[in-house]
Amino acid sequence: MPVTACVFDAYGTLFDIAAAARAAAAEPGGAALSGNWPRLAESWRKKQLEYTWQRAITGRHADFAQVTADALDWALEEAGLGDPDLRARLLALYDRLAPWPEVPATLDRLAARGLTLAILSNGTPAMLASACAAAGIADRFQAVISVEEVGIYKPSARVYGLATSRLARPAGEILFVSANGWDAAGAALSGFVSVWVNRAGAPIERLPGRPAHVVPDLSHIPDLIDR
Ligand code: LAC
Repeated sequence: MPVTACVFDAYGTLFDIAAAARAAAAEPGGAALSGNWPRLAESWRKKQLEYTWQRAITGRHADFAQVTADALDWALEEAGLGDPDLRARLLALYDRLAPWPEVPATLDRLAARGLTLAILSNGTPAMLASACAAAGIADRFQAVISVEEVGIYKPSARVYGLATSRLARPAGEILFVSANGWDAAGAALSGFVSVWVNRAGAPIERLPGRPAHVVPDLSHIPDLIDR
């Protein structure tokens, strides 16, 4: 089956999620973060994902803006950082995260091949619109799909089903790209041609669902389509 569409995860895949803490540390007033921003970014992300899974399993959905703020509160408390201005600054920066450097050119190469491009993310429509606009890539996507349409987080099969229904084609025609190994596994389980962007060279997840491809960054994605 030929691949006719490419669907991207957002956070970590198109956008560098450590960029908010890195940028806040570099700002005037960011001194408290100077040595520990990588630790804060990691702790914030880990807690954010744990909260999505807990909410999905217990059926107590709250949107990704809420979960992201809750996770930040936990991470800031763990780091002993109580400054409300820093909290507000980090959340504002999260809405305009830097994209990975190869993102615009990769999207252009895929579009030049006639592929339909979309995003499927835990993010709210407002968060995703803001991040795409700040990165200058909003016009590249035919669809920006949020889990808010089904009120449950990845890796629920209901989320992946949003991509096939919105793009009106079978999962086998869709390349699904995620830097989150568990997300790539979830998409593989739903029948997508799943690609794991494994920037850190991490071990393969011991989960049901295996990605069809593993690449070190997004620049390798167009080559997968040619095969
Ligand atoms: C997302 C998270 C999983 O964008 O990164 O859906």
